[in-house]
Amino acid sequence: MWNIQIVKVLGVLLLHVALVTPGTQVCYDSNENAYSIITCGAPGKNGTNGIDGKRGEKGETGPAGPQGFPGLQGPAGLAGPPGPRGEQGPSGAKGERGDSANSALEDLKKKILDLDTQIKSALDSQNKGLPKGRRAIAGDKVYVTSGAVATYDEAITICKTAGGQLAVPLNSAENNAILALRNKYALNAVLGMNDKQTQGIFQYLINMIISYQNWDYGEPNNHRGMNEDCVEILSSGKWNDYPCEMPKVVICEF
Ligand SMILES: [Ca+2]
Ligand SMILES: [Ca+2]
Repeated sequence: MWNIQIVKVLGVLLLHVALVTPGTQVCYDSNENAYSIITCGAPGKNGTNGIDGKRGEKGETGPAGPQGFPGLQGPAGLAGPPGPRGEQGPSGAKGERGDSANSALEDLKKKILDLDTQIKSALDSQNKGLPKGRRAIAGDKVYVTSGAVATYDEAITICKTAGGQLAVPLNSAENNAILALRNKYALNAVLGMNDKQTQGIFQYLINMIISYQNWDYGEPNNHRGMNEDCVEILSSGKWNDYPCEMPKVVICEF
């Protein structure tokens, strides 16, 4: 085995010495599995550029840049806790001598007189434009009557025409004011309510069930099966239901 290899090498060396001339070269021909003498050609041209390599790893962080310009002022912060109490200041200058007790009393009297004038003036303006007749006041309501009598429907029209409405007491003060006028004539007066829609359920003219009520004992009762759907105020101030067609004193409220 070794002998064969040595012979091959020696053969190549001899071939090289004998045949290799400038311009030729001994090369191993893989197709022939042997060495042969070939003519060397001119060097080939450079090949085209290869494709781009993979992206390299991230570099290290660079040094800090120069300081930037100051930003805009931010919004005001929350109020802090209250500070400690300050020291007491110096005393003020001495005040002028006050009015005497008598002078204060005179002032008070004047104020009461002024108030009285204001109230009278307010009442006068409230009565402006009201029809003539006897009057009574409760709260901001004024009740007026001429003592004339009428049926319920007529009474409603009379008061409406006068710019008011048939009197209806919403509390005991108003009931007393209406009673005062009723007693001037010693005749029962009609009130602005009825139970025409549902028997026993009395409503105001605006179809609202009445709140304040002041019925006489046993009333309302549709007495003896009569159609008592309207309400009158008695001399006691109590109420009774009666037939609407019966004439009663008309009292209007404004
Ligand atoms: Ca009735
Ligand atoms: Ca009755």
